[in-house]
Parts: sequence; structure tokens; C-alpha cells
Amino acid sequence: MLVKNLLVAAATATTAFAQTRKLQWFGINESGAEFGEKNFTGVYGKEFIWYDLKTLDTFIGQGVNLFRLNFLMERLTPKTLTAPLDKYYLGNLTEQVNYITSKGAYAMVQPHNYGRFQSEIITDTNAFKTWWQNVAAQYKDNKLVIFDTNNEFHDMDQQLVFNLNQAAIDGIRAAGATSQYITPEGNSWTGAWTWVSSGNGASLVNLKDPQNKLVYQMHQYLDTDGSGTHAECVSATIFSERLKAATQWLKDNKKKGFLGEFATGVNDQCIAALKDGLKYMGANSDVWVGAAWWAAGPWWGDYMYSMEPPNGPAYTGILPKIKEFFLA
Ligand SMILES: *[C@@H]1O[C@H](CO)[C@@H](O)[C@H](O)[C@H]1NC(C)=O
Ligand SMILES: *[C@@H]1O[C@H](CO)[C@@H](O)[C@H](O)[C@H]1NC(C)=O
Ligand SMILES: CC(=O)N[C@H]1CO[C@H](CO)[C@@H](O)[C@@H]1O
Repeated sequence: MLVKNLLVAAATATTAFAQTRKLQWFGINESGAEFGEKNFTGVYGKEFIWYDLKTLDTFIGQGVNLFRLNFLMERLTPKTLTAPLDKYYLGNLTEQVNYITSKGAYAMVQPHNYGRFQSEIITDTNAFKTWWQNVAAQYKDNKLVIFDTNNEFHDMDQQLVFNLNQAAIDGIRAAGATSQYITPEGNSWTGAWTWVSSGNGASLVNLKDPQNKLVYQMHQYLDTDGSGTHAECVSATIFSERLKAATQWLKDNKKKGFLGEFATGVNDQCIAALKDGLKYMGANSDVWVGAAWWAAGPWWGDYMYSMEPPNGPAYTGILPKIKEFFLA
């Protein structure tokens, strides 16, 4: 969040929020440090890339106040979850975190691992807790860091997904990182449209955070199978429709939600759906804190959802049309 807006938000708190009906967190996924994801550990500049600081400035100038920083756990802790943090990969992550937060924006630390480590489902919840304790210790004094437990658990035992999320929360708080938000993610690719039907809601509602700063992270795409692999959207109202059950769940359980990934191709029907869905989220900003576009990053080329300036199709075709739904 820009410092100016942070002060305004602090002064006027919830009333301004209710009147403006806008979303607080305007996010962009920064993707590239997790590329070459089967190559552990890979080489910077060959298999993977970090994010250009000037590009982050460009987004901040457009009102973006949250960056979801993708990276791979195996590159931060090579070989085992409890290994010491790799000096250079951590150095790059921290450089980005510090740069973003120095501008007053949120930096979301996001292991893009799908609940897996070296391609195997993580079952050692104690080691996962240690991993998070070690990582959170690096950022414990920075209030603008947000911890995302893991990207998109899927095809896993629901109790294990619960246990891993709880282990992450416990590890982060044990590190002394007590002021930061944590975003648990669900099974089934943390889909908003299946949040209730998949059983995520019934299970993850029981997560405990002594600091009471959990923001449930869900993802939502608008193509037929909800996979985010097509340019087309099902209809001009599919976004709000796919958010309804999750919104009700958030309200019923007095929880907060964040849409950590959403994207569409650049076409009229999708733009109408995006506007309808973001307006719906704004109307429900008592529970939805914001949303982050999938994705920016230097190596996307002509990818249909690319938000990378200056020529990403979404940067020119979508960003100008959705900015108004965010507070910044
Ligand atoms: C993994 O990365 C290394 C270092 O860049 C490269 O030499 C190797 O060919 C890569 N392996 C695969 C399977 O892509
Ligand atoms: C980023 O990673 C590269 C490659 O490992 C390394 O040379 C560089 O020193 C790292 N940057 C920081 C700030 O640690
Ligand atoms: C929807 C989408 O584009 N998902 C991508 C998320 O990032 C991973 C890793 O870069 C890709 O493999 C997915 O396709």
C-alpha cells in the first residue's frame, strides 16, 4: 500500500472502506524465480529469473500495492526442508521484499510448491514448520510481509493440507513474526468455486492463529474448467457466480479472503466478467481484502495473461480497465 493511502486508511478505517466499496489489496503475481521448476536447483538467468525492480516501480505507479513473489522451496533450502537457507537465493528474495516494502507495498512470500518438495508430497509437518520458522525469522520485523503457506495444494489428503497449514502458522509465529498476515491455501488448487464443495471450508475453518491474522487465499479462473489455460470466459457473469459460495462461507465464519490468482484473456466478454466480479468483491469488501492478477514476470513473452510492461497483453488490455476497483 502506498504510504499516503496507508495513512488515509488508518485515519478513516472501515467507514471509508464501506463507502468506496473498493478492494484494499491490489496485487500482481511476480513469476519467474520458480521457472524451470523440475530443475533443482538451476542457475539464475538460465532456469529462473528474479523481478526487475524498475518494473515493480511501474506497477506501484499504477496503484498496485501487493506483489505475490513466486519462488521454489528447493532453491531456498536445497535437498531438505530443514537445510540452511541458500545465501544467494535468499539474498535475491530479501532484496525484492525490502525494495517493495520500502515503497509501502506488501510483499507476499510465496513458495510455489503445490504442497510438494522435490516432486514428493510433503508429509513431514515438523520439517515444514521448521522451514517456515527459518524463513519467517528473516522477515519477522517487517510488517508489510505476508506469508503464503504454499501455492495450490492439490490431490492430497485433506487432513494433511490442514496440518501443513497449521504447521506453517505455528512456525511463523514461533519465529517471532507476530504482526504479519498469513494466507492459508486449500486443496483442489485452492479454487474459490470449489472452496465449500471440496471440503476445504469445513476443514480449514478450524485453523488457529494466536494473532488472528489469517486471510484465506483462494484462486479463480474464468474458463470452462477453471484451469486458467484458455483465453475465453464462460460468460460475462461467471466471475461473480464462481465467488458466491466462498463469499457466503467467509461471511458465515467471519473470515477474510484474498483472491491470490485470477486472470483472463483480453476480450470483451472476459473484461465484462472481470468488472462484474471485482464489483461483487468490492460490494463484499467486509470479507474480501483484495485480489492479485496472474501474472507478471520478465520471461512470459506473449503469454495471453502476461501483465508485464510495456507490452504484456494484460498490461495494455486489462490493467487500465480494472484499476478502478482497487482502493490504491
Ligand atoms: C538444469 O540446470 C543446469 C544449470 O543451468 C543445466 O546445466 C541442466 O542442463 C539443467 N537440466 C535440465 C534437465 O534441464
Ligand atoms: C542473486 O543471485 C545471484 C546468483 O546466485 C547472485 O550472484 C547475487 O549475489 C544474488 N543477489 C543478492 C542480493 O544476494
Ligand atoms: C494458470 C497458470 O498460468 N499457472 C501457472 C502457474 O505457474 C506455474 C509455474 O510457473 C505454471 O506451470 C502454471 O502454468
